[in-house]
Amino acid sequence: MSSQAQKKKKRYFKLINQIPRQELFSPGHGLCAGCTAGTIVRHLLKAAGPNTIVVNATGCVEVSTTTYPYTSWRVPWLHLAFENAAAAASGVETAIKVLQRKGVIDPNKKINIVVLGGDGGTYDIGFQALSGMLERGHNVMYVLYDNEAYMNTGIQRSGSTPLFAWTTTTPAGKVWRGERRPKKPIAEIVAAHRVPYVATTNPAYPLDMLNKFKRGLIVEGPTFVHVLQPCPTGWRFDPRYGIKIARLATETGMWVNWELDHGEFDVTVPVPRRKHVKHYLRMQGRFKHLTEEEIEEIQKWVDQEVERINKMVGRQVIGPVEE
Ligand SMILES: Cc1ncc(C[n+]2csc(CCOP(=O)(O)OP(=O)(O)O)c2C)c(N)n1
Repeated sequence: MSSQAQKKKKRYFKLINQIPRQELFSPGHGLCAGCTAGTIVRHLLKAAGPNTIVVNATGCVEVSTTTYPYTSWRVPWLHLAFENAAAAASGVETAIKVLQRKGVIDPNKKINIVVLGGDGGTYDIGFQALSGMLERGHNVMYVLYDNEAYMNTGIQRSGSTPLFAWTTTTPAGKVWRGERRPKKPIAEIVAAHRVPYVATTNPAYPLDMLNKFKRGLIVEGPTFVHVLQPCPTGWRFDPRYGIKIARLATETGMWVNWELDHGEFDVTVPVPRRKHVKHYLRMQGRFKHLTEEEIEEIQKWVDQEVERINKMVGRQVIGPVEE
């Protein structure tokens, strides 16, 4: 399929007013004020619709939406341990397949199976189950909401914590300067499993995010959507700035919204003029200890990543730093 034809096919929502109005994630949950995980899950369920089963690994979203005897979920929902969300979703998918084959469930009914996991539950603890699910080829969409630390238990670092970020286990002082390593490239590690669809997105671009959720559900086989999720509590910013920070992540090149659809790689939110990373970093208390040199080190790392991405696309989709 030509890339033009494919692009036409995968843009399911072109205007904000095409986003379904039905709310399947109900208000009144206990997520922190300004938590962008709520925005992500709300839109995820809008894209998925009512015929959806959510398998949720332990984490902020799980504990904040299911405080006994209440629930925010208007779709069937399972809570799983950290380690096995993807394994349990594989079982759900297989069971449905068998029930459809035996005629117990309408074989023509499309049932979406979605795993929702945080970065701790995906990069680190649940990775084995995720890799197995990808290898076996289950028809499941895995959504990773990435707040770059184990937030629910008090801001411990994960394999996703970015370079120099403060967390309670990567303190910032004279010796330690926050996290010592850059983020693990989880979406690329998933892509290395040769699954049909992998995407990265960000709640500051709702249409991009919804289109990727929809695409991930329509494509047959295991799919993976990695969503940046600014966290006011762990990243130390005023709750009103979550979406602004999410947008700055993309505008600075700290985060790139891309997709790999049946082998075709593209950046879906091009950034012709890039902002300096300081605009992103200076808005967050977790980076407030950084020196000018450390900020420049992060800038250099982002420049290299941007160059690599531009090479993969084959043209300059992300431009040079202009301010
Ligand atoms: C095997 C195991 N270790 C530790 C815990 C405790 N625990 C519950 S939630 C959580 C943090 C989850 O982090 P993440 O997956 O990044 O999601 P977030 O809380 O940030 O949404 C931890 C460590 C657990 N439930 N199971």
